Amino acid sequence: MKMVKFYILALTLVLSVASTASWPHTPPQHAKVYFIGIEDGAVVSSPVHLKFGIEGFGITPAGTTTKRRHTAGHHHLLVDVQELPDMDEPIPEDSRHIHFDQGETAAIIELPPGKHTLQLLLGDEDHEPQDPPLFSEKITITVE
Ligand SMILES: [Cu+2]
Repeated sequence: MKMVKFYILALTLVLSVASTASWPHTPPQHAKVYFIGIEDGAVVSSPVHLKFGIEGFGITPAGTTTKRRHTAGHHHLLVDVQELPDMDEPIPEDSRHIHFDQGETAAIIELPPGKHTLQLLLGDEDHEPQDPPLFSEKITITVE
């Protein structure tokens, strides 16, 4: 009987630790990424100057191996991407999924005239989204 009691106590302890601990790559609830200085519906000319904001989490280059990787990531710009990529896989790398591996927080991109959507998605040292993922509102801009 004593054994059983000990087991239950130990289990309770493990559960309480699990529920309060912050796991690696888990941004706090208030964390967010967003565009600075450009809003949904903006009319702009190409090249488009973009600034990427982040709050509640940090920026670190791709491939970071220190503890910093648990509390920071790097930006990805999704251009004309209809649906967010698989959150359990590395973010694709192509002309519509642009990685900012050096930890850049600004970009100048060429876009053809017309409507385009832009969205930010943060990724970890292996280019995978955090859990839960940090992504911005998707904005639509018109390039003149
Ligand atoms: Cu990346």
